[in-house]
Amino acid sequence: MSERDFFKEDFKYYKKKSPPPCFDQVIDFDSKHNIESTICVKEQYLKETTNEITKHSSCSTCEKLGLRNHLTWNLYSLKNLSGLIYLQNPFTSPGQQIWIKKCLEQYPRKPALTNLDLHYSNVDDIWSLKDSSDPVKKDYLHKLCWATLGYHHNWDTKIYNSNCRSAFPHCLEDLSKHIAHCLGFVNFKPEAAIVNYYSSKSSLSIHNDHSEEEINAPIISFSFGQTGVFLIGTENKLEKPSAIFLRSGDVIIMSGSCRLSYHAVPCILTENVNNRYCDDESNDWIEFQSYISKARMNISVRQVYASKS
Ligand SMILES: O=C(O)CCC(=O)C(=O)O
Ligand SMILES: [Mn+2]
Repeated sequence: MSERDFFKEDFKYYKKKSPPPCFDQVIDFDSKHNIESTICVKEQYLKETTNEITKHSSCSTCEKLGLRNHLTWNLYSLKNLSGLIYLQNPFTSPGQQIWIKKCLEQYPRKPALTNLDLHYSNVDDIWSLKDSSDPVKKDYLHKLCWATLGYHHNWDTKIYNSNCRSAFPHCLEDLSKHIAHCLGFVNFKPEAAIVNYYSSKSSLSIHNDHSEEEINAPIISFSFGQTGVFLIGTENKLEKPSAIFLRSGDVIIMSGSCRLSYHAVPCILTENVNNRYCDDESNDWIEFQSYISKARMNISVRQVYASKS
């Protein structure tokens, strides 16, 4: 008899639209619902580290990157899954706006690769093309599913090719390095990122990220826009996962024994998440807000190769 696949059962349960799933079992760090299965690891990661940065009460790097001071960050782990770190929205409201704009205006632009390159030639500046009079070009933004930065992830072979690489965005490198440093991952080197764009109907199937050669380095994963249900299990693909709401600004770090854990995003909710990033109603921001009110974006930043010491 084949073994029961608890992960797949949960994935299908949360993915199903009709009847809609019940979210009672989902860990919600905002409302503190179901947090009995979690532990606060702020002391462990921010205070006990020997890392010099964390000792200062003002942090100009946090300020520059649109982050609240690292001493105010809330950090949790799951009791049954060490190595998974949940960092509750460390961004300031204007900081989130900056990163959301980068995800839409800048990261899908050349030299990044996107899923649209597979079907159309010379697609660039997808964000501006939403105002195009050409109905095909106008629709690119809604067809955008992913962009790859730095070393480009090959979706077919799941192998990085050291020759298939473009520059990694400096700001994203600084953001990822600073968060890693504050949490004690002092040698983290951001080399590749996948930016995922989810509509309210999208999901991300069950997988683990094993293409990177350096699996001792963490993956740092940023969520913006609408809320996702994140399922995280273990290295055993069949094991029952924990479910966590990831809201705009939340950061997940998969490190240590969780680095190769199976995970998935079965569904995207549409909640009112304005409180996380809505400080102004400038014309410029309204278009981004309109996109983000129906969509979720995730940037997962990876180190691909071992650091040469
Ligand atoms: O969207 C997420 O939260 C997860 C993304 C992810 O797992 C990936 O890109 O490999
Ligand atoms: Mn992944």
